[in-house]
Amino acid sequence: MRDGNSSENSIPNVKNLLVDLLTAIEQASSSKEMDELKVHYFGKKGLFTNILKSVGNLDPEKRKELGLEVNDAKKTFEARFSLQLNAIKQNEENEQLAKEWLDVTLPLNIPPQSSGSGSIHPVSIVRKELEDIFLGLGFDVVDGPEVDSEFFNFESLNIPGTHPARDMQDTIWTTKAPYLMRTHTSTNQVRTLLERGAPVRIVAPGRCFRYERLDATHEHTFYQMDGMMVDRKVSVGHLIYFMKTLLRKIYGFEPKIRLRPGYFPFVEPGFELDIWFNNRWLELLPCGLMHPEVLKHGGLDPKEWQGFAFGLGLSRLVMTRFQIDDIRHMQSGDLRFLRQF
Ligand code: FA5
Repeated sequence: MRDGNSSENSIPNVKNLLVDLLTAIEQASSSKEMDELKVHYFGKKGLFTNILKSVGNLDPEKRKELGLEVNDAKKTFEARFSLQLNAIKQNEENEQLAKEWLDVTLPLNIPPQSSGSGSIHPVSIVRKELEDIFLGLGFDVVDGPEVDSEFFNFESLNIPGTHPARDMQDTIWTTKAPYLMRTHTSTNQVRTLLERGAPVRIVAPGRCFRYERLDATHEHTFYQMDGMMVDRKVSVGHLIYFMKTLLRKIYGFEPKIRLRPGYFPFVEPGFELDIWFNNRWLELLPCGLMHPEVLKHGGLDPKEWQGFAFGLGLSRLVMTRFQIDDIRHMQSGDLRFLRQF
C-alpha cells in the first residue's frame, strides 16, 4: 500500500490511494480483512483521514478540491466495499454450512440389528393405524403448527385470559407474545372450521408441550390426536359410537373403559373416558359436544350446526397398546427400547 501523506502534491495521492484501496478490496477474502481495510484507510488514523487532517497548509481553493475528491473516493469505496463484503459473507456462510452439513446417508456407528435395518417408532405405528381408521370413517387428517397463537390454543376454545382453565395446562410460552408451544392439538378445531367450514370431519395428530412435573405417565413433550365432527345433527350418541369404534379397532377387542363427566370449557357436556391399565384408571380420551362459543369462533351458527370433539392421549394409547410401563422411554432415544418395534 502506498503512503497517503499529504503535501502540495497530495491531490494525485487521493487517486492513487483509491486505486490501492479498490485493489485491496478485490483481493480481500474475509470479513476480518475487510474491517482492517476500512480502518487502515478511513479509520481515525486512516490514510484518507490523514489527508483531510493535513489540508490546513493548502490554499482554500485546493483545500476544497481535495475535500471533494476525498468525498468522492469515499463514496466509490463504500459502494465497492459493501458489494465485496456481501460476497465474502455469503462465501463464509456457505463454507460454514458445508462444514456443518450432515450426510444422513452415511451409516451410523451403531451395531447392526439382526435385520440390519431401523424400525418405526411406536408412536408412528399407532398414529398411522389411527389415521387409517379415521380415513375409513370419512375423516380427513390435518396438521397444524406446534408454535401457535394464544387465540387458537385458548381464546378460540372459550378460554379467555382470565379463565382458571388456563391453569389446567401449564404452558410453555415463547418470548414472542402471543405465541406459545401448543398445549394440545385442539388448536386445530377453530383453525379447521375457519379454513374448511362445515360439515367437516377431521383428526389432527401431533406433538404437544407442557411445563409438567414428569412421571411414568406425564411427559413435557407428548402426542395427542384431536378429532372433530361438525354437521347439522350431531349428538352424544354419535360421539359414543365413534369413541367405541375407535377403541375396538385399535385394540382389536372392547377394552375396559369408564365414562364420567369431565370439564373442558370448549365442550358441553364434557366427558372423561378412562381406560383400565396396569391396575388403575388412566385418563385417555376426553371428549364432548362442541361448545356453541367454539362453533361461533369458527364462523358457524350454533343453531344450525353441532359437533363433537375429542382429544386422544396418543402417547398414552401407545403405552397401553404395547404395555410400555413408562412414557419417558418413548423419547429417550434408547436403542434397546426402540429395537423392540
Ligand atoms: C386436552 O388437552 C383437551 N384438549 C382434550 C379435549 C379435546 C377435550 C376435545 C374435549 C374435546 P387433557 O389436558 O386432559 O385435555 O389432555 C388430553 C389427554 O392427553 C389426556 O387424557 C392424556 O391422555 C394426554 N396427556 C395430557 N397431558 C399429558 C402429558 N403430560 N403426558 C402425556 N400425555 C398427556
